[in-house]
Amino acid sequence: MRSFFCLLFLPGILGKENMLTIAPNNLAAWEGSCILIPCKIDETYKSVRVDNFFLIWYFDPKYEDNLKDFTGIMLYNGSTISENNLTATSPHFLDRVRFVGNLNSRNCSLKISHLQKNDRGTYGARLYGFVGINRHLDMWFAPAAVNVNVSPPKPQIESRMAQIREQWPVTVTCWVFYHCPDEPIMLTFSGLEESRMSSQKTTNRDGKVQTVLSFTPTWEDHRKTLTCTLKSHNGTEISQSTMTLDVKYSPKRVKLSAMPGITVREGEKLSLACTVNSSNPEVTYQWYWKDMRKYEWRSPIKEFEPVGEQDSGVYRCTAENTVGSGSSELTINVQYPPKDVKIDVSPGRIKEGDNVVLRCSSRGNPATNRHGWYKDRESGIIGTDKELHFEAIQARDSSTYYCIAWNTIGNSTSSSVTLDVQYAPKNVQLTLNSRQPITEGDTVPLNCSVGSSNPSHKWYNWYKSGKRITHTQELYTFTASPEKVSIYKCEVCNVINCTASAPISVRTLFGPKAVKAVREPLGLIKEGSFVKLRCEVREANPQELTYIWYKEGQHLQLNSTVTIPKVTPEHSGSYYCAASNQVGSAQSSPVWLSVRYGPRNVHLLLSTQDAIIEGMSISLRCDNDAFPPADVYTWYWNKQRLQETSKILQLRKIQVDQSGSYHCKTSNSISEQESPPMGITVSYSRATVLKRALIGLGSVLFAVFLLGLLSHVVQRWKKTLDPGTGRARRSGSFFVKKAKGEKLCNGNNRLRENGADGSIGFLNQGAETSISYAALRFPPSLSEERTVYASVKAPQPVDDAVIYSVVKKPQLPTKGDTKPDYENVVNKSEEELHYSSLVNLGPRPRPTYVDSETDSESEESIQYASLKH
Ligand SMILES: *[C@@H]1O[C@H](CO)[C@@H](O)[C@H](O)[C@H]1NC(C)=O
Ligand SMILES: *[C@@H]1O[C@H](CO)[C@@H](O)[C@H](O)[C@H]1NC(C)=O
Ligand SMILES: *[C@@H]1O[C@H](CO)[C@@H](O)[C@H](O)[C@H]1NC(C)=O
Ligand SMILES: *[C@@H]1O[C@H](CO)[C@@H](O)[C@H](O)[C@H]1NC(C)=O
Ligand SMILES: *[C@@H]1O[C@H](CO)[C@@H](O)[C@H](O)[C@H]1NC(C)=O
Ligand SMILES: *[C@@H]1O[C@H](CO)[C@@H](O)[C@H](O)[C@H]1NC(C)=O
Ligand SMILES: *[C@@H]1O[C@H](CO)[C@@H](O)[C@H](O)[C@H]1NC(C)=O
Ligand SMILES: *[C@@H]1O[C@H](CO)[C@@H](O)[C@H](O)[C@H]1NC(C)=O
Ligand SMILES: CC(=O)N[C@H]1CO[C@H](CO)[C@@H](O)[C@@H]1O
Repeated sequence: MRSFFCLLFLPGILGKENMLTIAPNNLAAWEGSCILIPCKIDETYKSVRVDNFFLIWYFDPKYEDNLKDFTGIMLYNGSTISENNLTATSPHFLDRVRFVGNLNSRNCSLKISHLQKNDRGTYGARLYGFVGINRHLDMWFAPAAVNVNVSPPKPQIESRMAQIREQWPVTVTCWVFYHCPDEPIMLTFSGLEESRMSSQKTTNRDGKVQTVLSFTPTWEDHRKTLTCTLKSHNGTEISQSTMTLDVKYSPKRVKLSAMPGITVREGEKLSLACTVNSSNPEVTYQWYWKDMRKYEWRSPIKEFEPVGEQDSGVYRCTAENTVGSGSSELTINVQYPPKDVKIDVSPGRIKEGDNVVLRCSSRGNPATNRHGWYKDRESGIIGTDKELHFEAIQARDSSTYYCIAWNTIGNSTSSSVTLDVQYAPKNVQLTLNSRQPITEGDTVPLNCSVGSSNPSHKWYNWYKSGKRITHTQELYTFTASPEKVSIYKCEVCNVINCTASAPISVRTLFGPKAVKAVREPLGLIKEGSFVKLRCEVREANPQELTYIWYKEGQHLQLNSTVTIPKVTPEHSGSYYCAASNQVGSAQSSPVWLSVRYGPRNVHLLLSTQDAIIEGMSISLRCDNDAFPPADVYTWYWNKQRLQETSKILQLRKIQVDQSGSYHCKTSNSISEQESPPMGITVSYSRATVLKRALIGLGSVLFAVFLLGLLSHVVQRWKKTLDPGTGRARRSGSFFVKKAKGEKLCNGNNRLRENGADGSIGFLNQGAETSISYAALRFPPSLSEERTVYASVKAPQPVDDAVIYSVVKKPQLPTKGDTKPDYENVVNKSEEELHYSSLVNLGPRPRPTYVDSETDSESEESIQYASLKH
């Protein structure tokens, strides 16, 4: 080889254009193979055509300086013009060297067959040529190094790709240097499926034989061995090379699996494993849980211990390498018994009668499939639906409820709910706790009681006869007012509603109200008219009333109406009535009855009680009783009319001859009346006249009263013998006799029609045969100093001939039980005056006057006296 390089730099070669080219000029081969040294002659040389070449091939050429040419083992000597082309003059190369070129076509290649080990060495080509027009000879040389190996070389397998990756097409080349196209060798790949091998192509260029295999690797080609086999031209395998495929591929068969399974019970252990069947290069793991969020979890195993309800969901694991990734999903179902069992109540506030629904809500996996409803303190199940319905809930449904929910895993009990059914007050009763009957002024307690109420806060409304009253308490106490019937009702309310009690009637008894005395007719009443007095009562309960009429405070009559067919002056007075029932009584205000009448009781009154002595001045008064008062007076002396027209007749410095009988006549708008005459005697001596007069008067009066008494006693005896009366008689009774002999003390008859004012005096009319009696009554305010006059009421209209007498009280009252004495003055027709004193028999406790009560009472109030001489 060293010689080969020396040859390259031989002088004369360098710096000259070499017409010879051997390329490649470093050739390798192995024993037994052949070699073709490729040689070429350029067409032109310095733009000059060269022809008539001479070419000599040498093995192991050496430059002989002395010869200025090369020497060596000549392998070929030929020229374009000579027909004697020489080859292989050396026996070593005999028959093994062949010139395969053609000088005419400038091809100067040489082939050596059946190479032997010692064929190794330098080969050189020497060219001679005639250049240019002058055809001067020029020479060129080109060497070639040939190496002959003992054994054939292994082919080279290579791929130009940096990495083999699945699905990416790849080219693998297997090559070997070889320089003998005449005996072609073969390079073939094996190791993949036949079909994929058919694509290989073998080329031979510039001494290099190569086979190219193109294929698309799959992940399964990883680690497969590609073999390139070199076969000689006769088909004998002479060497081979192998290559192991390193196919990069994405993870294959990524699988997410769960232990013990995808359906687990809460609390158990769950293990998720992400497995990859194969991958190149190795993978890393990425987890996505449920919401597909990435987790920093790089292990292929994920464990849940214990697993919870929240762990249900879709899981994904991804295995990833540089080539790609693969993933797998799994849905985990964590089962659990019902949870969050609770009861919803609708509506929130429950009133009696409402439609109420209790809903048992829960969540479970699998879903709740069975429900049970229970009521507190009741053992049995009361409902099996999800909802418990109360169509119209009642107060008794108030209780505590709970539900139980089941699924295939287990059960769970809700917390309790308490239903509080609200309702309006119940059993509202109104009671009256009072003794019966109720009378006006009683305290009446009404009690409005309530059975029950929910909510318990309540208030009360009260109604009286349909009208609301301002009272809001449970008890209502009032004072019974005069109303016959009042209807009370109470109402108890709470926020739900009001409930009213049954009405209760309160009947109140009360006494008469607005008692009024009514007189008919109104206005002035004339004597003799018809008069009616009515007692009116507006209201009373009970209405059965008792009436009492009073006249001047005295009991008059037991009837609501007083009828006076013919009114007399004695009926005059103030009347009132009283009405009463079992509860009470009331009286009216008085009504006045004033009867108009003509003068009555016309009599004369003398101004002195002393004896009239000559020269005295006296006056006479024409006293009378009239309504309206009398206003016309006429005076008479011995029936002769006098001048005087006033009520009082003045007699100044009277003379004896003015003695005589005086009387007066008076009238008002009703009638006229005349007084009885009064005898006036004017004496000379007062003492004598008085003594004679006393004796005379005493005798006469004694006789008169003796007669009267006798007659009276006889009559009383007759009466006493009458069994019907049964009255006890009183001896020594004093009666004043009246002229007409009316039945004064006749049985039950009322004394004097309408009673009489208290009066002193008697009626005496000597001309009459029958005797009338009158009772004497003293007015309460009887003055002892004065003479008191009274009209004596007679049962019949007063006669003209009534005689009046004066009973006079003595100046000094006597002691003891003897009441004041009275002087009895007889009228003038009696010639003799007789004096007597009246002595009370048995003092009476009460003032003695006549009232208009019953007979018995009037009899009791009569004062009797005996006449004492
Ligand atoms: C083929 O050639 C080789 C040498 O290259 C030789 O050893 C072999 O015997 C030959 N085989 C056949 C069948 O010709
Ligand atoms: C010798 O070489 C010449 C030129 O190449 C050729 O034409 C001729 O046929 C050759 N003769 C023999 C005997 O090979
Ligand atoms: C010369 O001839 C040989 C044999 O015929 C051939 O193989 C070779 O390719 C030729 N060379 C050139 C440069 O033509
Ligand atoms: C990959 O899958 C094949 C075929 O299914 C199997 O034989 C092999 O054991 C698996 N390899 C791994 C690591 O799972
Ligand atoms: C509810 O489940 C428990 C076990 O978790 C069981 O003992 C009980 O009997 C069940 N109750 C009902 C009402 O089924
Ligand atoms: C009212 O009536 C109720 C029921 O009858 C009773 O319980 C209560 O004591 C009464 N109240 C009064 C103050 O009487
Ligand atoms: C209250 O009660 C009365 C009588 O029962 C009834 O008519 C009325 O509708 C009730 N009101 C309410 C709000 O329930
Ligand atoms: C009361 O008066 C009425 C009519 O005025 C009469 O019918 C009745 O008898 C009277 N009763 C008495 C007790 O006088
Ligand atoms: C060196 C050598 O032997 N060259 C010969 C080649 O052939 C020609 C004739 O054909 C001879 O003249 C040379 O001497």
